Amino acid sequence: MNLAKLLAETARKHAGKPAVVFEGTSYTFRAFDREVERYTAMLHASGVGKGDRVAIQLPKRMEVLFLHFAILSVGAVTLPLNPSFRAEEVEYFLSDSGSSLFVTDEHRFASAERALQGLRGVRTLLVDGAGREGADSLPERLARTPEGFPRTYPAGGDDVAILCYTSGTTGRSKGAMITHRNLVANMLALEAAWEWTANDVLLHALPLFHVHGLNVATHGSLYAGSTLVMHEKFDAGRAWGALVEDRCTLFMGVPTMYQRLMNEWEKRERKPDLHAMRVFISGSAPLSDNLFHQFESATGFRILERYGMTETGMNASNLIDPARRKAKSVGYPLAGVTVRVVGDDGSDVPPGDVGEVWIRGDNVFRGYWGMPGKTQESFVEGWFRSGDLGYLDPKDRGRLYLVGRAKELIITGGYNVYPKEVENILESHEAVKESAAVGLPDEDFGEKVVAVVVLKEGKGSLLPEALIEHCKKRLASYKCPRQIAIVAELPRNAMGKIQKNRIPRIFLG
Ligand code: MLC
Repeated sequence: MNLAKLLAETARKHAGKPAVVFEGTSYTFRAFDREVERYTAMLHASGVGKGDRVAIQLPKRMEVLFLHFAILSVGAVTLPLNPSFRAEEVEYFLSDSGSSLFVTDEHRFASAERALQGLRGVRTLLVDGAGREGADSLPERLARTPEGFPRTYPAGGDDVAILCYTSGTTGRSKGAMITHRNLVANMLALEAAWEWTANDVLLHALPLFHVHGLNVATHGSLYAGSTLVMHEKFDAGRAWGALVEDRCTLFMGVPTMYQRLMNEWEKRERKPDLHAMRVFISGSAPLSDNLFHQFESATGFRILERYGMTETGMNASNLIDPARRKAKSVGYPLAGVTVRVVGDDGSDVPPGDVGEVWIRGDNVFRGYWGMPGKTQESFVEGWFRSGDLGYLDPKDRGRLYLVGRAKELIITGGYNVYPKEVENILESHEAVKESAAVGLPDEDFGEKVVAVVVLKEGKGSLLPEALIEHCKKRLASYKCPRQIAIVAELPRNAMGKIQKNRIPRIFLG
C-alpha cells in the first residue's frame, strides 16, 4: 500500500484526461505521471531513499506536486512547509526532522542561508536559477537524470509518507507522522462519502503544505481521476470566475474563503451561474451558522462541513444529500473511523452530553516525530484524544457537534496557532517580562491573534508596534499578533493563574 503507486495506477487509467490545470497550464494524467517519474529518478540519483525526510518550502507551484509524489515513490517522507515561515522557524523544522534535503527557491534560500549553515547534513535544491555555493539547481539535476527509471515503491502502508508539523501547546511544533495507510484509508473514505468521480472538476485554491489542500483535495482528486483547476492564491473574484468558466463541480475551502466568496457575491449585480456545481465543502475551522444560512439563501447551495485534523486526516462529514447537512454540525464519522465522546474519567458520556472527542481508525497517525512522551499522552488504548470538545445528538443518529477545545487554540483563517508559541517569541524580546496571547473574533479570519504584554521595569517606552515587528521577523505572519496592549499586569485569579478569558475585554472595551 503505497499512495504514489496507487496514484500512478490511476494515472494510467485516465492517461489522456487533464489531471491538473495550474494557472491555465494543463497537465494530462500521463504528463503528470511522467514528471513524477523524472523527479523520482532525480531523487534516486541524488541518494534520497526510504525513510529520508525531504522538506519543501515553496509557493504553490507544480514542482511541489511532482516532488511530493516522487518523494513517496522512493519511499522517503515529504515535509511540507508554509512558504511564509521565517528562517528561525525553518531551522527548527529542518533540525527537528533531521531532513537530509531541503527544496526551496533562491529568495527563501537567501533569507535562510545563515540558519542553514548551522545545520549539518542538509543539502539544498533550488527550483529556480542555477546552483550556487551551498545549493544545487533542481532544473540542472533533472536535466542530468537519464530517462526511463523503474519506480519500485519501497515504502509500505505503515511507513511514514508525510511529516506534517502542527503547532503545539508548549510552543514547540510537533511533526505528525502520517503513513501511507492513513492517506489511502482517508482518500477511499472521502471518495465514497462525497461520491467523487472522474466527472468532477475541483477548484483548488488552498495551500499545498497542509492536510486540507494536499491530502484531501489533491490526493482525492488525482485518485478519483477528476481534474484539479489550481489557483496559486485564493481570490474570491477569480474563484467565482473559475467556478463558472471551468464548469467546476467541487470547491473546498476554509470559512474565511466562504466569507470572502459571500462578500464578492453580494457585490455582483450579475450572479455567477453555478449549474455545473455539485458541492461546496468547508473545513479546518468552524463554519458559522450565519454564514451557512447566508450562503445557502444567496447561492442555493448548502455548504457541506466536515471535520478533520492533521493527526487524523478527515474524521467526520455531513452527508452528500443536501437535506442531511446541518449548520454547526460536522456530520457523521466517515467509513472506517470510530468516534467516542469521553468524560474526565475516561468513560463515554451519555449521548447528548459534552466530552472530549476520541478517534480511532486507519486514518489516525502513528505519533509525533521524536516525541514518544507527547505521543503517549495523546493516545489512550489506541484512541487518539483530539482535544476537541463535542457531543453526539441522540435524536439525530449520533450526529456530531463540536463546541470548543479542551486546550487553548486559536484558529485563524484555517491555520492553528497555539498561544504559547506567540508568547515565547514575545518574551524573547529583552524588554518583555511576560505576555499572554488570545484569539479575538474577526469577521474575515474567524479569529485573530492579539496579545497583552507586561514590560520589564524601566522599559516602559517600548511601543506595541515594535513588538509586532519583533514577531514578524520570527513568525509567519498569520501567527503574529494584530494588536498588542501594554498592561501593568496580566489578569490573574487568586491562585495566580492567568485568566485569559478576561483579556478580550482589554481590546473590546
Ligand atoms: C493570511 N494572513 C493571515 C492569514 N492568512 N493572518 C491571519 N490568519 C490567516 N489565516 C495574513 C497575510 O500574511 C497578510 O499579512 C494579511 O493576513 C492579509 O493577507 P490576505 O492576502 O488577505 O490573506 P490571504 O493570503 O488571502 O489568505 C487568506 C486565506 C489563507 C484564507 C486564503 O489564510 C489560507 O489559505 N488559509 C487556508 C489555511 C489552510 O489550508 N488550513 C488547513 C489546515 S489543515 P501581512 O502582515 O503580510 O499584511 C487542517 C485540517 C483540516 O486544519 O481539517 O482541514
